[in-house]
Amino acid sequence: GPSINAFPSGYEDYHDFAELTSALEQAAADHAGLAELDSVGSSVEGRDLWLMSITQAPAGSPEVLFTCQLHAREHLTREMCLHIVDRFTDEYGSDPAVTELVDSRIIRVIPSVNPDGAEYDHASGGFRGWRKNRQGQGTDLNRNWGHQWGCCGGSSGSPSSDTYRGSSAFSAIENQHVRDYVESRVVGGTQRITAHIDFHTYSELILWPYGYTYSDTAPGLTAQDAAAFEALGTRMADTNGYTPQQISDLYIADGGMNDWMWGAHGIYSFTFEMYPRSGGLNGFYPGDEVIDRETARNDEAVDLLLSYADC
Ligand code: ING
Ligand code: ZN
Repeated sequence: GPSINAFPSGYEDYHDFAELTSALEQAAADHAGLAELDSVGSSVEGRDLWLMSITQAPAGSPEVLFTCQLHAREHLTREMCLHIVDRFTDEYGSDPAVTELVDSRIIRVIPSVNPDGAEYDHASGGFRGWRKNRQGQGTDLNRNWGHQWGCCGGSSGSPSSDTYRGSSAFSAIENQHVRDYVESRVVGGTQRITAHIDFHTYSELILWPYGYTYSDTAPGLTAQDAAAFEALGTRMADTNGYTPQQISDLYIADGGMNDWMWGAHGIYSFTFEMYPRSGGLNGFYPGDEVIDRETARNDEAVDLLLSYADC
C-alpha cells in the first residue's frame, strides 16, 4: 500500500477507534435517559458503526442526522461529531439554546462511517492519506450511494482508483448499514429525518445537492427546493465563514450521500468541508490544537439546521 508519512504536528488528542468507543460509552453512561448509544451495524472488519441519539423531545419530533468520516483520512470530522455529542449532553439544562433544541428535536450522530479506513490510515507514528473503506481495494463511500449512482462523472469504475464507486450502488457494507438505518426512520410513510450534515475535510465549504449534475434543478429538485438549499446554506455559512455552493460547483460527483438523502428521502442534506481552506495532503492532518476551535466554529450552523428541521 501507500507509504507512511510523518504527522506534520501533534496528534495525541485525536480519538482512535478504541478511544472513540470509550468516549461514547462514557457519554451514554453519564447521561442515561438523555443519550443512548447503539450500533447501526458492523464495518467490513467488524467495527461498530456507532450511533448516538440525544433527545428529551416527544416521540415523533423532527430528527436530524449528523454523519462523520465517510472518508478515512478526514479525522477532524470524527472530532466534530464527538463535539456535537459532548455539547448536546454536557450543556443540556445549562445552555438555553442546547436545552431548547434537545427538548424539541431528536439528534442522531454517527461519528465514524468508515472506522476501518481510519484505523488503517492511522499507522503508528504516521499516516497513509487513505480515503476509501477496506473492502477489497477499497470503495469510496461518497460515490457508492444509490441516487443516479455512476451516471455522470466524478467517480471511477476502476477498483484501484481513490474514487472507486464500487461494483453496484450500496456495494459497500458500511453504506448498506447507514442506508438501512435511514430507511428505518420512515415511520407511517413519513421520513422522520428532515435534515442532515455529512462532515468532510477540507476546504471550508458548505455544499448541497445535486452533485451529479451542473443544473440547479433536476428530477425531484425544483427551483423552489434549490432556493431553499441556497438560503439555508448561505445562512449557515454566515455563521462559520465557509463558502456556500452547490456540490457540482466544486466538481461533478455522482453517488454522493447528499444526492441520495435528498433524491430518495427528501432530507435537507448538506456537506460541510471543514478546516483548513487549502493545503495538500497535510491539509487532512492539522495538529490537535485546532480541534476545539474548528469544531466549536460550527456550533451556530448546527443549531440553525436543528432549528430549521421542522420546515
Ligand atoms: N470532498 C467531497 C468528495 O466526496 C463532495 C465533495 C461532497 C462530493 C458531496 C460529492 C458530494 O469528494 C471530500 N473532501 O471528500
Ligand atoms: Zn471527504
